[in-house]
Amino acid sequence: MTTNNATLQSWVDEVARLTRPDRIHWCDGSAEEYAELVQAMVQSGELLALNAETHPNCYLHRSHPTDVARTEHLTFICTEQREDAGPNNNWIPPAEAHAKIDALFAGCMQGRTLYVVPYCMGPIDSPLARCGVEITDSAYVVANMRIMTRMGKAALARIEREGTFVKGLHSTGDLNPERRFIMHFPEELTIKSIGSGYGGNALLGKKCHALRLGSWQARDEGWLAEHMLIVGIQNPRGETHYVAAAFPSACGKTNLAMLIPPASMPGWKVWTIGDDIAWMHLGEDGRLWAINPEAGAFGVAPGTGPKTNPTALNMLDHDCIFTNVALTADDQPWWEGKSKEVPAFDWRGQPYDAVSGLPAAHPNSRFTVSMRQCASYSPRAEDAQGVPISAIIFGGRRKELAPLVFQARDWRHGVLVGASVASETTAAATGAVGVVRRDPMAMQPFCGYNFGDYWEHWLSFAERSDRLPKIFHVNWFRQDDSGRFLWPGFGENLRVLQWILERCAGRAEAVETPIGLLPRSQDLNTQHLDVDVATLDALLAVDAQRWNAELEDIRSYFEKFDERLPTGLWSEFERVQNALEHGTQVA
Ligand code: SAT
Ligand code: MN
Repeated sequence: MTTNNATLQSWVDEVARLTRPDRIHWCDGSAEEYAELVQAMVQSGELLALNAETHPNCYLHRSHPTDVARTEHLTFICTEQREDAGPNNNWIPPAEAHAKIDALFAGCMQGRTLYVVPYCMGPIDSPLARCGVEITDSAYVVANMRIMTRMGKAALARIEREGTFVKGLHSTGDLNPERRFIMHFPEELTIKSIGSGYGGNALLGKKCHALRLGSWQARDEGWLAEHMLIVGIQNPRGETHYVAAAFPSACGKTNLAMLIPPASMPGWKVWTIGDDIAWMHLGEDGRLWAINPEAGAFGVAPGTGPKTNPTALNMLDHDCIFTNVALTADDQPWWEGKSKEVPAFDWRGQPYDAVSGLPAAHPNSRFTVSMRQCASYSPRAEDAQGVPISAIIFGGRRKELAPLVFQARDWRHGVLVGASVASETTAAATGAVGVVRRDPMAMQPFCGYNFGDYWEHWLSFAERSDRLPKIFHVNWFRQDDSGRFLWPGFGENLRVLQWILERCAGRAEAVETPIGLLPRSQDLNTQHLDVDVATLDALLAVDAQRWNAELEDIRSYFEKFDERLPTGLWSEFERVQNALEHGTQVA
């Protein structure tokens, strides 16, 4: 396989001259190709075949111990003007960035195979989908890209028809974090990543293309590329409504996307469309329509268990790649929260010492699996037009302050709510865990341009449609003073989704507070719910004093964006602050 697209062919030639691979392989995406790649990796030790009886076609990959998560401090947005990248991104001028990273790419594929990986983000026939080509020297990356995207022949055919594609160059390099960079050139629709073989650093279709470059393309073309799951929620009357929800990495998006209703909510059903990324366009009808650009899940393994996410657990017993999980004595994958079993080997492959107190699986260990293996995968997930979104939900991981749920009074307020999201950091990125940081729209690590311009783009939708989704904020992670979670979470979160959908339909009650519209405890479906009234009241309380302090923090965060912060957002901020200060219910 080669191509009749001259731009693609000359780029591959140019990269080969720079990186000097031994071989070039154009990926066709076939099952045979996948099987051969996997076989070669098993032989080289890059993959370990798992127990063929319990886990047919499942493999374990152990990454380098210093390469286990996204490295945000080594991730750059390289625009001509620094202000276009914004204070939310690391920045180097493009010429300097190219020079720096090309020096690392020089000769880096000697002795290796250069794989050309054409892929499509979104259903192959969808007008909302966009294509890319990743060049990589990692067979592990190729295998993951085949699960995560529509990869191979059909994608190449679409690229040859359309002519445009995102260029992504990747090499694992020498895996030394000193020589690791993930650089984005949105003005050239180009990504260059070296020195990491892990997740979002290396599977370039995901965060690099679908979010960082995607958000840039989306602004230019008038749509939204967001870090959101998409689900269809079917009520007992048989109606299904679609919801998109943004949470930071490792805050339960995969669990929410595959939620199983509690026994006390018969007749409800949740349909999975996507668990991580949503691309949303305004339809001719004025509604926002979403597709999942991905074809698989790259989910966090720890905490995935029979109670928290049985749907995911059931997807993981065949045709799956595990990364950095632990291993049982009979070669089954294992992680904390999966079962009571004691693993034999930790994620590094060392005999597991249970008394060490250390986790056996890496906290950011992952599974890569096709969405088609998901029992709740929606029949609408492959629709070229996507699904219409009724509600957008923002959320974070907050021990304190943020109530279980509230609704923004309108789109503009909703943009403020999204822009103000803060969350405790998780193991999905290197660095301290559990520190509260601002993570607007859960896009802090993923917005490919200045957040000020991004919020302006969000605000502009209000001028384009009066049928936009309603916007909400949720927090499943409130704790009491002793560190106990106040809300049971998981399947019970459907009760909150029920209120949200009933608000969208104009059927549920709410009280106005300065921060937005809240349910009273009696407005939530609490039938057979094991939470007492005092706890519910705590979950739904608005502490004006603490919110004042929060707003001061938001103000100093917003000030970083200087004149790029939209005036519409400032005036909305001031409206909320006034309402809080004067203790008024509504401004
Ligand atoms: O490693 S990824 O960036 O793909 C996963 C995540 O952090 O959400
Ligand atoms: Mn994510």
